[in-house]
Amino acid sequence: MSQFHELSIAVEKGKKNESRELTRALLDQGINPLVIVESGLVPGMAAVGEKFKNNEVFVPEMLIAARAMKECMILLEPLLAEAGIKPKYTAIIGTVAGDLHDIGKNLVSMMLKGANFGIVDLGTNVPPEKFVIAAREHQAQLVCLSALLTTTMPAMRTAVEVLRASDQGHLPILVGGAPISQEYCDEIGADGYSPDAASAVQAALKLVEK
Ligand code: B1M
Repeated sequence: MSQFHELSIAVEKGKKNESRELTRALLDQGINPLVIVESGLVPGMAAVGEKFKNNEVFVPEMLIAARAMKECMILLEPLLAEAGIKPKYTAIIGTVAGDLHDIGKNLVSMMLKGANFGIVDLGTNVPPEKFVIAAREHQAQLVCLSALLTTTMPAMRTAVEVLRASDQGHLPILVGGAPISQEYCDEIGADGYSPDAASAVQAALKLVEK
């Protein structure tokens, strides 16, 4: 088994110490940190995401895999920054105004990070203008909106309207959350919908690579 494959498996299984040591060993061999991200960490997160989608693993397994990846990124991030290597895409993410649920949003965030997106997380209860300001400031390629309450679905619609009316109107918008559907996405004029954190990665890539 290659060391990259070993690292992918360690991340998938959420073995944070093993993941960190394998990352360190690859760095000691002079392997480019970006190659470690792309050939070790990303496939590990993709594998756990696929299993989550198929109900083979659940939220806790996703969280421990993300924690293992985070442990590796502590070693890799300073080296990537030093080399001027930035994630290919930047996404702004937040839970819409009035809504305090963030567990699903955080999972989406972790999966996108695992796919090498740079994430600007605005947290919960985010007013629409804040998405616009962050998208402008970070020159984002994608805005991700999460809502968990039927009562905050209108806030998602407002966020889409405010973004569309702003100078960031061209930006793709991905939406999700338990009460959200493809129909609602179409109705409010968002660009993509994803039912879970794993498929959010494919949906996000589809939107930014359009
Ligand atoms: Co709240 N809550 N809650 N709650 N809460 C729900 C959502 C609810 C269904 C419970 C119920 O009544 N059965 C209900 C909503 C009913 C409705 O609107 N139809 C509800 C309610 C009513 C409320 C309050 C109003 C309760 C009250 O105070 N009377 C209140 C509202 C507060 C507010 O937001 N203003 C409230 C508060 C809370 C807590 C603070 C206690 C806590 C949140 C803690 C936190 O998030 N930090 C909480 C919790 C934990 C829940 C439940 C139990 C779990 C939600 C969760 O985290 N699920 C929930 C009931 C349930 O779902 N069983 C409930 C796990 C998470 C991984 O799933 O968030 O769906 P989910 O995310 C998924 C997908 O939806 C998707 O991917 C994720 C992973 O696969 N996804 C996206 C999410 N965002 C996405 C974005 C994307 C793509 C995919 O692209 C951008």
